[in-house]
Amino acid sequence: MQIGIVGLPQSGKSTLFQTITKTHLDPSAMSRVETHQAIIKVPDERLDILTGIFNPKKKTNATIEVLDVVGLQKGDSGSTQFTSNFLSKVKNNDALIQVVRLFKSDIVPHPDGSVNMIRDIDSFETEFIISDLTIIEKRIETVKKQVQKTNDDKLKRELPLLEKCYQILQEEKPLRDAHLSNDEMKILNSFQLLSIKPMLIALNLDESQVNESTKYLDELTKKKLSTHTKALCFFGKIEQELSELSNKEAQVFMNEYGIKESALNSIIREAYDLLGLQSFFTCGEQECRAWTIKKGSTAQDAAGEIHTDFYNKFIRAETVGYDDFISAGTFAKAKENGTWRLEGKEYVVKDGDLLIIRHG
Ligand SMILES: Nc1nc2c(ncn2[C@@H]2O[C@H](COP(=O)(O)OP(=O)(O)OP(=O)(O)O)[C@@H](O)[C@H]2O)c(=O)[nH]1
Ligand SMILES: [Mg+2]
Repeated sequence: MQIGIVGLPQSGKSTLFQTITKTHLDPSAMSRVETHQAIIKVPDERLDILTGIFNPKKKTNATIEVLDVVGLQKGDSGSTQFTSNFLSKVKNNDALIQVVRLFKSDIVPHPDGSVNMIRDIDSFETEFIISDLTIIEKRIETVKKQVQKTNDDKLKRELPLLEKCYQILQEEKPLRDAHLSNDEMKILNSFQLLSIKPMLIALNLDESQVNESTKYLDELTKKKLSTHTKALCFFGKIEQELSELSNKEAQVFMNEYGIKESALNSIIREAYDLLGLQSFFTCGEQECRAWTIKKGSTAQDAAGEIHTDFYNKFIRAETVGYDDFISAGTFAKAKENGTWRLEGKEYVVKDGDLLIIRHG
């Protein structure tokens, strides 16, 4: 999974990036020239507990790739514009985190002169919609010409979908709200559309604003977030400082500031929810490992996540739910008490399942 951090200049993108990836960017490298990339380990208490039980040689967390995406320019008219570099970076992102600035600072001026959450979110959304409209308009033109020439059935089927998207964008709505089917999403996949991507709005607050987080989130909910959009608060500057401490020390300070959950944890939880993801585990003497799959995936899909060969040569899965395993303590005990099962390829994997894949 790949997630891109986007947002207006000076909103706190690089601060958030450094906090959740526990990296440290050189201040000169923080300028908006280069996109930074890092892999984060998805924290999972269940994996830690399983590792304690199995005592394997290796523990492997699920991972997410995070990008600090550069390339938003302010045009002469004051409008924002996406550069081709920006578009090429976000096109592969599964979801976007939009950082919206709520902290006030005279040292770091807001590009529009003042802090205004709704204005910033709307202006970003408008840019997404305009960018998508241009792409869809061009595609409709191309497809119409091609259909006239070739009478191609596939292209003929694409046209109503493009027109449906055009209509929605014309109404100034993002494509996230279009309720597209998986097949329709597949067709649109290669077009670098932006307003179609699931979006996590991350409000960047100062430590003095900890008590105001509910107020801002309520204000956003009232505005009615579009489908496939979620919102959360984080405390950029203070959390970046705390990310340099050990987890235990950081927790003490977070309690003192009244910060309930770290940016890393809340972002991962919301992103999993937004993208409909869940985890399963493979555990043994060699390795305990967490994997990420879509909710509703089958045992065969899970096998494919581990290795394509396992998908093709899938025979069956041995499985036990996380809670059942913890109360049993070992695979043998789980077998004895009947919670350990053999399942076929159609079995729908549940969050936290421990799986052993048998393959040819
Ligand atoms: N007071 C305060 N300052 C912050 C906070 N978050 C970020 N900053 C400061 O704001 C400035 C910009 O933060 P960055 O994280 O570089 O913002 P950015 O969105 O990556 O900026 P560009 O890449 O230049 O668009 C830095 O000087 C940060 O230290 C915050 O929560 N409170
Ligand atoms: Mg930056």
